[in-house]
This record gives sequence, structure tokens and C-alpha cells, in this order.
Amino acid sequence: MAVHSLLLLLFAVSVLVVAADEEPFIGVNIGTDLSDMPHPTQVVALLKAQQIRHVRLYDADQAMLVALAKTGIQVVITVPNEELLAIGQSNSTAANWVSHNVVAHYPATNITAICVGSEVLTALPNAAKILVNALKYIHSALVASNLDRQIKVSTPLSSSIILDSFPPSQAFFNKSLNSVLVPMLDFLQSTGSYLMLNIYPYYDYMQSNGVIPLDYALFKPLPPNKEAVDSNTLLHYTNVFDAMVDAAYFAMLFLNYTNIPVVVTESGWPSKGGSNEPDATIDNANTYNSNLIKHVLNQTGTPKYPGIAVSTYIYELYNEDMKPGPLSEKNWGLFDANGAPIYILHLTGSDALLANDTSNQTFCIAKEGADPKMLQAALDWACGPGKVECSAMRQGQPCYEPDNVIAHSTYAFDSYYHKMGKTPDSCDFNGVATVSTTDPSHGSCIFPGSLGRNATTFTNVTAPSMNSTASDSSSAYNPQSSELRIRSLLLMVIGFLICGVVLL
Ligand SMILES: *[C@@H]1O[C@H](CO)[C@@H](O)[C@H](O)[C@H]1NC(C)=O
Ligand SMILES: *[C@@H]1O[C@H](CO)[C@@H](O)[C@H](O)[C@H]1NC(C)=O
Ligand SMILES: *[C@@H]1O[C@H](CO)[C@@H](O)[C@H](O)[C@H]1NC(C)=O
Ligand SMILES: *[C@@H]1O[C@H](CO)[C@@H](O)[C@H](O)[C@H]1NC(C)=O
Ligand SMILES: *[C@@H]1O[C@H](CO)[C@@H](O)[C@H](O)[C@H]1NC(C)=O
Ligand SMILES: *[C@@H]1O[C@H](CO)[C@@H](O)[C@H](O)[C@H]1NC(C)=O
Ligand SMILES: *[C@@H]1O[C@H](CO)[C@@H](O)[C@H](O)[C@H]1NC(C)=O
Ligand SMILES: *[C@@H]1O[C@H](CO)[C@@H](O)[C@H](O)[C@H]1NC(C)=O
Ligand SMILES: *[C@@H]1O[C@H](CO)[C@@H](O)[C@H](O)[C@H]1NC(C)=O
Ligand SMILES: CC(=O)N[C@H]1CO[C@H](CO)[C@@H](O)[C@@H]1O
Repeated sequence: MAVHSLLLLLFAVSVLVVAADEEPFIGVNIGTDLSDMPHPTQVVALLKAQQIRHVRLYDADQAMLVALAKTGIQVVITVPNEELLAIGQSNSTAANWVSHNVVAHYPATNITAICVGSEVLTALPNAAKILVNALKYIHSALVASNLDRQIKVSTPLSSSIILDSFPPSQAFFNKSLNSVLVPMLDFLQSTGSYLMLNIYPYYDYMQSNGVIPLDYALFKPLPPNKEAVDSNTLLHYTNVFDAMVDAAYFAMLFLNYTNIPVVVTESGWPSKGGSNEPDATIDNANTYNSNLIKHVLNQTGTPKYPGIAVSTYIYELYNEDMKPGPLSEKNWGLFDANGAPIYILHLTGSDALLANDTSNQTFCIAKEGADPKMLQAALDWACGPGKVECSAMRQGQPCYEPDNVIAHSTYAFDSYYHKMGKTPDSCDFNGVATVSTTDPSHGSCIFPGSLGRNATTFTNVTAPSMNSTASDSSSAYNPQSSELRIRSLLLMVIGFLICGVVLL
């Protein structure tokens, strides 16, 4: 009886959940711990070529915010943990932060949310007591600028603060954090914001010592006797990701919060690891991220809330070669610093997000040693009758320098070639043009077809440069959390056992 009424309560509450009017989306995190971080304009070129419409930054880098202006890309910015204490202790520091990093860029740059810190409760526990103040101060600064409806305020949490995460219906937040979490959830609820959660099935799998099947972590189909069933709700779980998201919903429900949606601020899989990380492989990374994208965009929702969007930011855009820690830490990216894909995601559909197979990029350039007069004639033709958009080569525009006929005709030839769908005969120009696989882009002059590859020919651009020290993506690697996870994994074992019983 008791179990039945619990079930009824759980299902009754499910109905109350957040409105599902939002389309789910996939975004990408942009960590910048690279020895040769591409220029912001090249980052944006890659985002555009891959149809990425949502990004999260680990700071509020001014050059990135400028480059993202008027692109239609929705941007989540972050108050870095290093700045959190000051902001949580001073309303006016928070107001200055918002004025400098938000008001100065909005609406040209479509900032949609502010992450106040990054995994603060686990990464910076001594800032826990000021976290809610920091959220409130940032929010009141947005209110003062009349931007609080457009821009949400939240703080990404490590999923390790959710204990006993399987079965999800028994999950709860680490109770010693309740003094922070309760006012935080009050804040999220009253401001219409969302719970930001970082979910890493890779670590759950790694730390489970074989309890979690790899296929369950990778969203691969499982034989029915391996499916995990929550004995309280009888919901079937076919992957770790859904189980973690539902664990978060149940942990909130345990504290009586029923209408705060979850957004997954980080999830991914490393494509390479050290000898003790045998499952950090290209195949697994590709399988995880491809399945994750399909799962999120298909509006499947989770077993608890089918059809409710769980928008997710993939960790991450670039491999970050400067990241400390195990080899896998440097290999979470979808692309290398040249914008070349680490692997081609198993996604079909020519216009799909991240599905653009750009491994064979070609450009049309001026032939070496071509007669300058013929180049000039071809340039004049391209910018005239050829109807190429040549304004980028005007004085003061990004492709003015170097101001010579070779550089300018290359830009015009490449524009024409891409405009004509890269047919071989569109790269001829009476024999002075030729197809090349080297991207002629330089500095902020991005050629048509470029993904920001080969950023080697930087001229000294005037745009402010990316300050690499100001960026620090929250580390996906979190050794402290392993103990917590083992605990919830033990319960997961029980879950699997129960599952067997249920199916019998
Ligand atoms: C930002 O993006 C959202 C979603 O597409 C859109 O509704 C909103 O109008 C955009 N805001 C600005 C300032 O462009
Ligand atoms: C913080 O500043 C905002 C205006 O920016 C103001 O509305 C709010 O009352 C202040 N809060 C505190 C606690 O001082
Ligand atoms: C949640 O609500 C129930 C019913 O109103 C109440 O009994 C319980 O104490 C509440 N739990 C918390 C953590 O506030
Ligand atoms: C989306 O989900 C529906 C129903 O769950 C399924 O039939 C369909 O094949 C899925 N589509 C993709 C692209 O995965
Ligand atoms: C890319 O080029 C290689 C080698 O020329 C070729 O085998 C491959 O099919 C090409 N891929 C695409 C998508 O065109
Ligand atoms: C793929 O990227 C290239 C280079 O930016 C672009 O020209 C092309 O339109 C993209 N294709 C799709 C289907 O998005
Ligand atoms: C760029 O600027 C730096 C210092 O401002 C200068 O030393 C360097 O030579 C410049 N590089 C180029 C390629 O102009
Ligand atoms: C980058 O940040 C560091 C530390 O905040 C600062 O000392 C340095 O001046 C900054 N460099 C630039 C180019 O902004
Ligand atoms: C709960 O959080 C506290 C404070 O961060 C930590 O010391 C403790 O180890 C956590 N408890 C569990 C069971 O993980
Ligand atoms: C694709 C491409 O053009 N790659 C080149 C980028 O630049 C490096 C170094 O200059 C070359 O070695 C690559 O071939």
C-alpha cells in the first residue's frame, strides 16, 4: 500500500512539471586552454560552418563576445570561480561585472544566461556560503538594467552532489549542502531559471568497476535483462544520462521543488586517454556524442518526463592541449585547434548541426607566379560581373591587408568558387586560379569555406586578443567526487538486481 501511494504521489507530481514549450537544443562549451587558441573570428567561423547556435564560455572574454555579436548565436557566459568571492560579497562589484560583460554587449551579442561560478560546491567549497548572494546580486543588476527576463542566472553543479542516484526515485542532494541548495532552488524557482547540471557518464562508467555496462553509458541498445528498472516507479532506464537527469528531478522533488527545468551544461566523452583509460577512444567518443545529440534533439525527454526538453552543452569544442591531469583531459574536443574534426559524428542530414563533414576543405587561390595584370583583370571581373561580395577588401575592412593583387584576387576567387558550389570550372579565371587545401584565412580575415583552420598566418590584428589566462574551463576531471559516485553506484547494482527481479 505504502509503495502504491508513493507511486501515486510521484506520478501526480510529474504532471505539475515545467512547461514543455521550449525546443531542446545542443550547444557546445568553448574551453580555451589551448597553446594555439584560434582567434575569436575563427572560432565563430567554425561555429557557423557547423551550424552551432548555442555556446557556453567559461568567462566573459571581450574579444569572444565581440566576435559573437550579430551572429544569431546564443551565448552563455560565466563568472569565473576566481571572481566569485568578490561578487558574492559586494552588490556593486556584481553590478560592475554585469555592466562590463553583459550590458556592454547585449543585445548585439545574444547573451541568454550567466553561469555564476562553475561546480562551486565541489570545486570551491569555501565559496558555498556566498554563492546564493552572488546569484542574487548578479540577478538584481540584470533587473536594474531590465534584462532579467531575457537573461537567466544559475550555477552549474557537479552531478556528484546527487547521492544515491540509482534508482533515480531515491536520489537526493548531499544533505550537508542543503543550507545552500534550498535558497538556491528558491532563487531558481522564483526567477524562472533552471538547474544547471554537469553529467559525465564516462566517469560514472570508469568508476563503477564494471557495474555499469559500457553500452549503458554510450546510449547503445541493451538487452532487456540489462535494462535498469527503477523499482519504485517501474520506469526503465536505457542510459546513464537519463538516469542522472531524473535523479536530479527526484532530488529536487525530495526538497519539494517541482517546476525547475534541468539544463545539462556539460556532457561528453574523451577520444583519447592514457594506458589506464582504455575506453577513452575515438569510437566511444563518437558514439556517445552522436547518440547524445540524437537523443536530445529527438525530444525524447527522460523516462520521468517524456518529451520535456533537456538541452545540453557538449563538452567541448576544442581539444585543450594545456589541460593538466590525465591524457583524457586534453581530449574531450570535437575539433583540433585548426578546426579539423577529431572524428566525423554519425549524424546524417546535410543541414544538421555538427554534421558538416569538413575534412576535405578546398579553397580557390591565385596561382603562384600568375601575371599580376591577369590577376587584376580577373579580380575586376569577379567583383563586378561575377557579383562577388568584395567589401571585406575595402580599406579598414578585415581583408584589406595585405593590400596586394595576389591577396585580393585570392579572396575574390575563393568567394566566387564557394558561391558557385565549388565546381572545378569555377576556379579557373583564365588559368590564373587553382584549387588548394590550405586555408588562406589570416587574422580576422576569414575566407569563404574556412573553418578557422591553419591560423598560422596571423597578422597583428587590432581586435583584442583572447586572454588565455582568463579562461579556465571547469575540469571535467574531479578525483574528489569518486567516493560519492561509488556510493551511488552500489545502489545502482541493487537497482540492476531489482531490475532482474522485476523482469522475472
Ligand atoms: C536571442 O535568441 C532568442 C532565441 O532565438 C530570441 O528569442 C531573442 O530574440 C534573441 N535576442 C536577441 C537580443 O537577439
Ligand atoms: C543590489 O543592487 C540592486 C541594484 O543594482 C538593488 O536593487 C538591490 O536592492 C541591491 N541589493 C542589496 C542587497 O543591496
Ligand atoms: C515537502 O512537502 C511535504 C508536504 O507538504 C512536507 O510534509 C515536507 O516536510 C516537505 N519537505 C521539505 C523538505 O520541505
Ligand atoms: C525519435 O524518436 C521516435 C520515437 O521515440 C523514433 O521513432 C524515431 O526513430 C527517433 N528519431 C531519431 C532520429 O532518432
Ligand atoms: C575526402 O577526401 C578523401 C581523399 O581524397 C576521400 O577518400 C574522401 O571520400 C573524401 N570525403 C568526402 C566527404 O568527400
Ligand atoms: C559546410 O561548411 C562549408 C564551409 O563553411 C559551408 O560552405 C557549407 O555550406 C556547409 N554545409 C552545410 C550542409 O552546412
Ligand atoms: C606584431 O606586433 C608585435 C608587437 O606589437 C611585433 O613585435 C611583431 O613583429 C608584430 N608581428 C607582425 C607579423 O607584424
Ligand atoms: C591577461 O590576464 C592577466 C591576468 O589577469 C593579465 O595580467 C594580463 O595583463 C592580461 N593580458 C591581456 C593581453 O589582457
Ligand atoms: C557532502 O558534502 C560535504 C560538504 O561538501 C562533504 O564533506 C561530504 O563528504 C559529502 N557527503 C557525501 C556522502 O558525499
Ligand atoms: C589543412 C591545412 O592546410 N593544413 C596545414 C596547416 O598548416 C600546417 C603548418 O603550416 C601545415 O603543415 C598543414 O598542412
